[in-house]
Amino acid sequence: MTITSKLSKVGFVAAFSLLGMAVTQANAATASAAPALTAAEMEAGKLIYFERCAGCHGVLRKGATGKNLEPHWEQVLEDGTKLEGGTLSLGTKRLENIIAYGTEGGMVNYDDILTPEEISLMAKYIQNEPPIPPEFSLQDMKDSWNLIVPLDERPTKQMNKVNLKNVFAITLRDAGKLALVDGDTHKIWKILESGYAVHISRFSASGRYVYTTGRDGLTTVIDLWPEEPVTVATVRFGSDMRSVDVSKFEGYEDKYLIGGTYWPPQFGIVDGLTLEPIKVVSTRGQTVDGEYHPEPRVASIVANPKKPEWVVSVKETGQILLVNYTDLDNLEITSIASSKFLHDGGWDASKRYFLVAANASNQVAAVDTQTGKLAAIVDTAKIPHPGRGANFTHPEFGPVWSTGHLGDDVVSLISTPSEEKKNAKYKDHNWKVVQELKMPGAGNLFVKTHPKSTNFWADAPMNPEREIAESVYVFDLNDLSKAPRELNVGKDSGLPEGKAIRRAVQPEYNQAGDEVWISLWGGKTDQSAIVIYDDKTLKLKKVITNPEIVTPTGKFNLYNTMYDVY
Ligand code: DHE
Repeated sequence: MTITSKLSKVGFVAAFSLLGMAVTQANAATASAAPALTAAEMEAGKLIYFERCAGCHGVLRKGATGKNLEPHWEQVLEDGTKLEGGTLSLGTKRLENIIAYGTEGGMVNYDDILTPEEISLMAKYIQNEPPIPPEFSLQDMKDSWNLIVPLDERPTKQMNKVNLKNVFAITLRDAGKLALVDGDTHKIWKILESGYAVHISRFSASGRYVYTTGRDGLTTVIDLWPEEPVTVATVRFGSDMRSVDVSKFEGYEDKYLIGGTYWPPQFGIVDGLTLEPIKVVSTRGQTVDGEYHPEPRVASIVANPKKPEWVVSVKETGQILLVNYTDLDNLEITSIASSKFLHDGGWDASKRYFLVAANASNQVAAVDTQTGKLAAIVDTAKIPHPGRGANFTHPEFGPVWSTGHLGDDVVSLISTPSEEKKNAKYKDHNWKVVQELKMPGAGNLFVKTHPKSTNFWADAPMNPEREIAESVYVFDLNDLSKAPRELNVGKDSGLPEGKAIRRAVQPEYNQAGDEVWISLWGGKTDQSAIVIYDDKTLKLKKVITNPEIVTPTGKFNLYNTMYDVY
């Protein structure tokens, strides 16, 4: 059902009077019914909200993956029916319970993360009007830019003997650091400071530089050519950020970097070697339903290897932008209307089509980058979450791209078109879910396979059951009717069982495609590990653990990330 949403009157007025101004203080609680908070409580609530809630609910609390959390909202359905609700109507007690214990709708419990006092504070905080953070201009980006090692002071050849193509960049989330691990020797090469709650890494098209981005908008570029990796520049794209990618097209290798922010809703383009800011483009505008949205956040960004363009998914509007970077002064952007709440996605096997989850719409949108047009919108099971997805040739249906689901116990296989003659017979299946692989429960975040492998790996870190969340599931591509094999990463790590669940997250292949690396993501004070399996035998090969391995999550193999091997 299509729902058109209306901004609550209070939110509307607040948004329009304040957007564009550098307002740092909390708004006054305009709704008199909202529980009063002191300025210190408001500040504490703001910080917790940014750290724990904004990713799913949005800074302005209009909802995306998570529900709308405005004090009062109204929605008008297609048939004219008016719905209203809001945190004020739920009240403090009910909100405390939701925050502490979660909901069946997918909200996770916070009783093991926040104290009872913090839960109570948040229940009150979200009944007050959301404070609007300051904007972030090109000049702000320029002011934040720090060129640590200028170009003429960088080495002119690789000064170390590390096989760079098999290096893994590993997010140490809560430490705000990035571990670079030698994939050949399994040794930690270097651990470097990064942004707050560091999120993802990408590599320059030449394979020399690593770009990593923190949730606070701080992006760093690390040079892999010196004897030891060195951070050579940093820049801030905004105050809340999730994605970056490089310019990959021939002639543009290492030239530009694009960064997409959640707040302010925009993307910036910087020099790929120095991070000097060049341009900022706002993503505020109309949703695919024709409503103005003040906070359309930039979700996934991928670089097209076949064209000088980035594919930028704008979450709340459902617009997929093809940003051509050949002329930044006269920037050409093709805006493709798809489905709302775009999140993560990746290429099909041919790298002509980009598929992205519209997660809260339970759909996957596909763009044909050859024609610059929408290819399809595919209905799927609940809350698709592909990471970049995984491609393989299905014995019965030909080329498929796959996604797991946060909200359902299946992996969906979607048939993708192919220009190869031998695949013509699969045409009728294209853009349909041709099979759902059964998982032991919901809560999947990432799936992975490799062209040289006959295995398909899926995790389930958000499942509430310890055994499922601490395990990964391996399907045999030669016989997809078989149940997946469970590998209990928690047990295999040899680490003592922690009080909190240690989540087994994000399978990632090495360059050769014969090892799979899994993060065992414990609490900030627990010992975590990277657990490596032999892909053929599924036997444990190595556990990398060390007090510096704090909350490891995403792992990015240089070769596979650079060439989009998944
Ligand atoms: Fe991510 C990718 C957003 C929470 C690990 N995550 C992405 C992308 C987006 C996104 C938009 C796609 C980037 C791209 O390809 O350009 N992530 C968000 C959120 O909004 C969310 C739900 C909440 C938040 O507040 O940030 C969120 N993400 C998480 C985590 O809690 C994870 C599991 C652990 C962590 O390190 O934070 C996590 N996200 C990842 C990883 C990828 C990712 C590992 C890259 C997957 C890949 O294979 O490319």
